[in-house]
Amino acid sequence: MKFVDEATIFVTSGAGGNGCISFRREKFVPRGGPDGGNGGDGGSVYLMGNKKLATLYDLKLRPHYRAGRGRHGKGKNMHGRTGEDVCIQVPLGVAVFDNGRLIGEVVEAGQKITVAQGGIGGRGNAHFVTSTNRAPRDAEEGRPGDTKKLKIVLKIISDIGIVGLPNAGKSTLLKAMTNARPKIDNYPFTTLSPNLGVLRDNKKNIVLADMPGIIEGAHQGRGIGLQFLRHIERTHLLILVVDASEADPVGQYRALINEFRQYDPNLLKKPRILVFNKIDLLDHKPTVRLKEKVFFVSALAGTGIDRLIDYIRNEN
Ligand SMILES: Nc1nc2c(ncn2[C@@H]2O[C@H](COP(=O)(O)OP(=O)(O)OP(=O)(O)O)[C@@H](O)[C@H]2O)c(=O)[nH]1
Ligand SMILES: [Mg+2]
Repeated sequence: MKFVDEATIFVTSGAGGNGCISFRREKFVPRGGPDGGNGGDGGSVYLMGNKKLATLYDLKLRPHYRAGRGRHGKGKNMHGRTGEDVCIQVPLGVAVFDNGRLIGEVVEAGQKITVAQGGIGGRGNAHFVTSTNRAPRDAEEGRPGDTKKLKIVLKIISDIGIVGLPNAGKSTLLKAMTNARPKIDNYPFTTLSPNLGVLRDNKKNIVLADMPGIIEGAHQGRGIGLQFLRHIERTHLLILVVDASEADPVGQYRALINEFRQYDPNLLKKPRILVFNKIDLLDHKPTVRLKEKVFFVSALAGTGIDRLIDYIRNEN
């Protein structure tokens, strides 16, 4: 399935049904009282969190949603039926914008938010009977529904983001640490959209997200990695992966930090660790002096992975 993390949808709630003006007509009762029923409320449009979904692909395919209108009230005090609601299933981690303004977020399974409230049904004339007015001739019209154009943005919910230059071995690392089986290959941009993996623990499960590679100039739109950086906005630890078999791993690290700074300096406030990958290709461990916590691993051979996992479990 295609990974889609942005979609525009059009939602319309149902209008309320009109209240009814009616008077009882019965044999032998010359002047029956008012018996116009209320109109039903219009249906609303909701979003609901569904943890089985991972992308907004369905919304892209189907952008229009319309809830049912409330039925009009009728005589004999018959109230109109309520309009049918529409409940749109979305993945967890969705933010909803109306004209650029955040109107809600769905972060839990089963969580429901209203994005277009149905119009209230009008009251029928039976409702307006008073001691002085026993035969009211008024009823209300139902309130109209609401139409909105909404932007839906998905920010994957993960605890840890794995980021680095293309081909550094991020996906291989995800595979070594979790149950995930991402595509791995020896060319840049193998990963085109985030891969998720779960590190199981008897206390809790930790979700790791492996991101597409980030290249220099990414903050100006080069490459593909940056548009996905919002998926790590909510993580609480970043794993920066560099290819230790390349000429200047610390330079790779600096380039990454520089891209983050340009994109969103808040990313630099997150705790981060640095992973020197592919040490199987080296004769000896490089010496590095950085203030970050550094790990030397071979994601391919599995060297150093246990230590990394222990660290992550203790930090989470
Ligand atoms: N020798 C060695 N090769 C590795 C190691 N980790 C990854 N590789 C290889 O490096 C290449 C890139 O690995 P990926 O895991 O696809 O790298 P990536 O960072 O996810 O790449 P993109 O998604 O394209 O950014 C593959 O050929 C891997 O087999 C390692 O520890 N040692
Ligand atoms: Mg990859």
